[in-house]
Amino acid sequence: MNGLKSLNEEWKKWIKVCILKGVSTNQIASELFQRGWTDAAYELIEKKGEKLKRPRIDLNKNRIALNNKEVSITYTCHKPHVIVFDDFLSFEECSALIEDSQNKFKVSKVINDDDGSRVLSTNRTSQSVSYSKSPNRLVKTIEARIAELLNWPANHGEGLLVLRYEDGGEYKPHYDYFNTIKKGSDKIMQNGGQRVGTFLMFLSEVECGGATRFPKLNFEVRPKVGRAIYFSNVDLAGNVDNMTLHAGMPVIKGVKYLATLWIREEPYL
Ligand SMILES: O=C(O)CCC(=O)C(=O)O
Repeated sequence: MNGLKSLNEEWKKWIKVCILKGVSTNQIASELFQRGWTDAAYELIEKKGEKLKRPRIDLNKNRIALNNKEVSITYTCHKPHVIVFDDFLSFEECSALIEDSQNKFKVSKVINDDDGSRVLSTNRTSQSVSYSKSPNRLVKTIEARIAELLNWPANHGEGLLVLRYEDGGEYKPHYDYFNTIKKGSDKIMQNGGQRVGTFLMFLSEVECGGATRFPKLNFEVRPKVGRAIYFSNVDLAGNVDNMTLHAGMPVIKGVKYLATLWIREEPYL
């Protein structure tokens, strides 16, 4: 809809100058994307036969009809690339996921990027269940739905994680991408490469607190059953985006259940 043909002469000239100067296609596309020329950005990458460094969501319509679900786009931001969807999961799917995860919760851990190990941290006070080794039918359906929406293969996902936050439970501001200057990042990225995207799904209503907050955007998304947030941890050129700092705000009243899927650049084994 807003492809290369719809660009005005000034933009077309700018692209030519960039190409002559040797600026990479992904870098040019990245700039176009942040200015709202999303289709033109993707078209340019396709035309040059380059590989996309992150998922591509079709933003042309306000509702997206997937194989077995129609979802609404509620909010979009181009840089950082954040999209909020409503009706991504049905009420029944959310209840079934909560039900299945009961009695399986363990204290959540975070990755220590100095050595790649998983450690307990006071920054993340939730409990979690990982479905990465044993995805049931519902988990597979959800992962396939995410793959279809993101146009990114399901085997690039780290495996669905269901989180439970109770009284005061939170995840303090953090990034999901791996910081490549840290010693442990090489080891972590040997399997699957960079975490290019994050997909979060609210499974429960929370009476008070529990929003997902993006402090650098001064923006937060409140919990609502079936609502999902996707954000891209890298720009179109594959560079990490430090505007994606985000947090799970403390739960003040109620219990927050959230499902998370971290998405890698390459297949994750
Ligand atoms: O709990 C939230 O709202 C955020 C979760 C989160 O930051 C994550 O799983 O990376």
